[in-house]
Amino acid sequence: MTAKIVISGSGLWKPSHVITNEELVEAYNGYAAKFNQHHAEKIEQGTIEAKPFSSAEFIEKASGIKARYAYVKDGILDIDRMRPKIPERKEGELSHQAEIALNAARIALKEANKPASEIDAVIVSCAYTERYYPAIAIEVQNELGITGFGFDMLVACSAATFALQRAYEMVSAGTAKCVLIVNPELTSPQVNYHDRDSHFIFGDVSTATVVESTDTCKSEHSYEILGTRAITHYSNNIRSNFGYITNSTDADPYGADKYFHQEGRSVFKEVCPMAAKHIIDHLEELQLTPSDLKRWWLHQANLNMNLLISKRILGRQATAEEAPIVLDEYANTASAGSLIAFNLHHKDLQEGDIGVICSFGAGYSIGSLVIKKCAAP
Ligand code: CO8
Repeated sequence: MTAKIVISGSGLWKPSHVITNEELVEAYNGYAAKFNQHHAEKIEQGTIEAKPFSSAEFIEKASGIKARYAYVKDGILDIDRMRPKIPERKEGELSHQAEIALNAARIALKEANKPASEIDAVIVSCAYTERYYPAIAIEVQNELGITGFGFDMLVACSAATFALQRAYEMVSAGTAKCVLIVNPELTSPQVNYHDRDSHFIFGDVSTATVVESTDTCKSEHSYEILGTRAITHYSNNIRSNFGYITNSTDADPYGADKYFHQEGRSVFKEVCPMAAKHIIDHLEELQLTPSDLKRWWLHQANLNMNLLISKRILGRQATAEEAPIVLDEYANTASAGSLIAFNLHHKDLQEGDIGVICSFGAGYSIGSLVIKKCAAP
């Protein structure tokens, strides 16, 4: 194989609704106060635990998050509801996730200078899909008028990088010529807004990427994929037990374990060294060193995590230019984080500049792609 495989287009769509830490904390604390008042007697007797209060200062200091986008804000801040009020769509209507997938996909296609007729595979890859079949990817394929095939895949935080890797392999193997990968991360329905420790973590967003060969590439900004690397290691520290069996187990579908929940401190301690080693090993495999990298588009779960990982690799903290942070505005967007960072911070790189896209999170799963900026056509 002589042609190189490239990332030729990137799209980012964000909802119009923003929720600040202050708004979120006010709603949560209102709920906690009401709960504590309602259960005052039992709390006094020690049979029910009082709800602790949240703080905007803690959230920003512990995570770097200042705000997040919400696909539907209505309902999230209502202390008697605490979940988005997303209207159900009829079977003939475009699904919510396909809609936000298309918003990002159309931007990515434009950036790649590529009509949908030249795409022959669609991967929708994210932490959750709103239904199991027909695949959201096939709905997206249909809306764009793409001939070929599409499928959904779920790998939590590494869904985007793992899908990019599959696209790279498909184009390398010749089973597809040009692949559209979309990450419609509609996280808000799975956030437990009643849980002080996790109510602030996630935001909604959608990203899309085009992967093809240099033979067909007409993009102004394309990046050769020099290598891919993936690893998974089973852990229960980040988990959701919601699934299609929930209905049959007679469990409460709104039980706390049916939402995203985690042992945040353990995740922090365990994932940081794994991610740092993963990147070092990937670079070594490609006979590169950390100083060869111009940019690090890292997963966006926690600012302190990213600073620690870059320090382990570089021996110093990466600068904001080297490892851009987007989670202050977007919060953790599951698998989309590293691709938001890529989308917003790649056009200034020069021909030959090298960078790494790396995700890390639930599973545990870590996925990376080392990429090099190509010459403009
Ligand atoms: N307000 C005030 N105080 C708080 C709050 C709050 N909101 N939350 C916790 N505290 C308190 C704690 O109770 C604790 O108090 P004490 O010391 O008295 O016990 C103190 O603050 C410190 O608590 P922690 O040790 O838990 O705080 P940390 O400094 O560890 O920060 C974080 C918590 C921010 C959660 C941090 O641990 C973290 O970010 N860890 C990494 C987690 C991570 O990366 N997870 C990946 C998740 S993403 C993913 O995998 C995708 C899943 C699929 C998508 C899901 C979409 C819904």
